[in-house]
Amino acid sequence: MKFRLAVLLFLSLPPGAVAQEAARCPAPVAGAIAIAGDVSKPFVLTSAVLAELPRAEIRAEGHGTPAATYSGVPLRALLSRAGVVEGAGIRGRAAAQVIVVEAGDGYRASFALAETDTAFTNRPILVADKMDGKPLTAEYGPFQIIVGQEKRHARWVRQVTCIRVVQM
Ligand SMILES: Nc1nc2c(c(=O)[nH]1)N[C@H]1C(S)=C(S)[C@@H](COP(=O)(O)O)O[C@H]1N2
Ligand SMILES: [Mo]
Repeated sequence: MKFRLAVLLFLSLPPGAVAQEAARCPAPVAGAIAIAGDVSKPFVLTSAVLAELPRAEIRAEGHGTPAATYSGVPLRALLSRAGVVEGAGIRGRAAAQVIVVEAGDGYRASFALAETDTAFTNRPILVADKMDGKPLTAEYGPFQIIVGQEKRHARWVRQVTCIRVVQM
């Protein structure tokens, strides 16, 4: 009976619902970010993996805090490692891909794939682990999204746990 109910529920799901479920973020790992979703090479970003990636800096004012130098890995570098298309490859289906950044408190913010790419824009998006040379505090880190040249701070996601690519 239970099995029949499960089959019935499965059949009543809208098409694509199962695939979407599979593309969700895995359970959070302390001190790490899951790079997940519609990517060919999902991985877990730990400090050790981060150390292998190129670094960049952004000088920006925080939310009601003075200008500081944030440093970390460009979001684009993480996406490239996960096998996400870049540059001229962002067209057709890929032009509709979005990046959903998820935090420990359930907060989420999204970017269009093209926003992360230097072939489209010089506006930098960083997955920062340091502010003025020091590791981010527990309130903000270990990883925080820093968006350069953005007037509001709603997408400066603190305590990032997952970066998920979604094909719209
Ligand atoms: N994880 C998480 N990140 C978040 C938020 C949040 O609620 N949770 N709020 C956002 C909003 S709306 C703003 S304005 C800034 C606030 O930054 P502050 O904590 O430095 O004031 O964080 C952003 N990042
Ligand atoms: Mo905000």
